[in-house]
Amino acid sequence: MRLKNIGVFVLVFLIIWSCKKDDDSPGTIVPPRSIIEVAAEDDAEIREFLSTHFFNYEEFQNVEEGFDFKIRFDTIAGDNEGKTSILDSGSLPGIEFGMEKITVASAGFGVSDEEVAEHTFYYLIARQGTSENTPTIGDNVVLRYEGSLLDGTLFDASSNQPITFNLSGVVQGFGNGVEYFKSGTDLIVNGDGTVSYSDYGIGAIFIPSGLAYFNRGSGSSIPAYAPLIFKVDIFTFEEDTDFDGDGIPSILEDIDGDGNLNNDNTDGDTEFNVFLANYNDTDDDADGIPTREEIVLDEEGNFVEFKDTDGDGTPDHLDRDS
Ligand SMILES: [Ca+2]
Ligand SMILES: [Ca+2]
Ligand SMILES: [Ca+2]
Ligand SMILES: [Ca+2]
Repeated sequence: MRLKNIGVFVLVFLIIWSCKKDDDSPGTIVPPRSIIEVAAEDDAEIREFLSTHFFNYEEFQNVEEGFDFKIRFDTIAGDNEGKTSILDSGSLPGIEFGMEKITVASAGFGVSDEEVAEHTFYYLIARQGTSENTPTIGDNVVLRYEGSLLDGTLFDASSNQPITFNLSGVVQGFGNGVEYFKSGTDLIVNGDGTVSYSDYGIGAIFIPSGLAYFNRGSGSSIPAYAPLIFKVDIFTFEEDTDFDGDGIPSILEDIDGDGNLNNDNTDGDTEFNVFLANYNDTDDDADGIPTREEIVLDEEGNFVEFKDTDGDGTPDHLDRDS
């Protein structure tokens, strides 16, 4: 009887609480907005920023002794009236190639309206690195970054020492952007054992919220639906990173080839309370045989090719019956 009363009390409390949610008090849960609408708004906000701001391009063009190679943004106004906007600076190569567009479904944020929207991200290259290749979305990259909102509020930054990120383990738009940067080539070991790099790539990435935190925001510093700016220094990267060490370079574990490694999980039906995408799973098909033993590796353990023993078009490491 008492338990039942408690049950009624809890129910009443929940009803009162959920009625209160309709007002705008802190902690209000608002249904997620349409990703199509938000994508268009975010793009307009980013383009507004890019057309009303400039970066210190002159310092990058005529490098003087003591320049710290840091990007600085400022408004085109007053003494800076004559500056060229970021949008017109010629330093957004994506614009020349028709922009970089990425399709995102609202379902990726747990939103059930089944909307899909094309998102544009913009990347500014202040200095192109000198490496031969650029990293892929599967690679480990050694970098430094600084994240801010469009109004300049800094929400996160790495310390001055380089850190390593796997591009599939960070905010999607960040990884998509870094793929366009070349890194440095020279590693300098300093007297105190620390390392530094020369000729590395320097730039910034401007991403809509649909390629970041969308309706969730992050912590107290990133509100919902906030476009983000990341300034980045790309020092070096591990080519063909094999994140899970199963013998297959991560980029080859993008089964549907959409540039997103987090949505390929062959044995998802066997995984409860976990989600190990193939690039992070050492037995991709959960048949008990490690992936490493179901592919062809050379003597040094480098990937050579996939096997398809029963010739059904599905490679052995993704095929439970071979
Ligand atoms: Ca792998
Ligand atoms: Ca994929
Ligand atoms: Ca898996
Ligand atoms: Ca297997």
